[in-house]
Amino acid sequence: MFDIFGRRKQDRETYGDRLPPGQKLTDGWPVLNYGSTPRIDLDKWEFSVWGEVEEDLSWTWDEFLALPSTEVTSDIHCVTAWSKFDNEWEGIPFRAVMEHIRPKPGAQYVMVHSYGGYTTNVPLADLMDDDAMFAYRHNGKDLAREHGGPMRLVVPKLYFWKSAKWVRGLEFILEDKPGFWEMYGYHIRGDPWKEERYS
Ligand SMILES: Nc1nc2c(c(=O)[nH]1)N[C@H]1C(S)=C(S)[C@@H](COP(=O)(O)O)O[C@H]1N2
Ligand SMILES: [Mo]
Repeated sequence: MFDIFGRRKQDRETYGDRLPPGQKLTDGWPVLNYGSTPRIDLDKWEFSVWGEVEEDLSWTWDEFLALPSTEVTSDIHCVTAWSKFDNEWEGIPFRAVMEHIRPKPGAQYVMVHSYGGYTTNVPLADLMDDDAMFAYRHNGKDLAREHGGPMRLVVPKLYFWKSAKWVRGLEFILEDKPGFWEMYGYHIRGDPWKEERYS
C-alpha cells in the first residue's frame, strides 16, 4: 500500500478536490530544507517588520506570544508531490499580527525572512486568509526544530515552500519579486490546485 517514499497509493479518486492534482498522501512528515537547521535562542529571538510600512516594528518572543492565539487544522501540499492531511497547528493568526502593521499604500506583497537566510515571497492577500498563521505547536507538541521551531509560517493554500521555517520577519514590498526557491525556478505564487509548481 506504500511506495518507497512512504506515500499511500491513494489519489484524487478517493480524496477528490481535497488532494490537489499530482499529489500523493503521506502519513510521515519529510524534513526538507536548504542548508542547516538554525539553533535559535528564545532570549535573542526577534520578529521584525520593515520595508514599505509606516512604522518598523519588532517583538520579542514573549511579546509575540502575548498576541491572540488560535488552533487551525489544515493540509500540507509540498511541491515534491507529497501531501499530509489534518495537521493541527497552534500559533498566532497572521491577521492578529497584521492588526499592528500599517503598510504604505500599494504595499501588497511580503518577503518573508527566516533565520538562516531563507526567503519566500507571498502576496498579502494570501497571508490574510483565515488559516494563515505563525505556528509554534504541531499535533499537540512544540514544533520540532527541524520543522521550523520555535516558530514557522503556515500558509495552507499555497505549496509548502511558502511556509517559511524559523521565521524572523516580514518585509513589505511594492512589487512582487522572487524569494529563494522562486529565484531557482519555483512558481512566483504556488497555488497547488492550479499546479503552479515551476515557472
Ligand atoms: N527557512 C526555511 N524554510 C523553509 C525551507 C527552507 O529551506 N528554509 N524549505 C521550504 C520547503 S521547500 C518545504 S517543502 C517546507 C518543508 O517543511 P518541513 O521540513 O517541515 O516538511 O519548508 C519550507 N520552508
Ligand atoms: Mo519543498
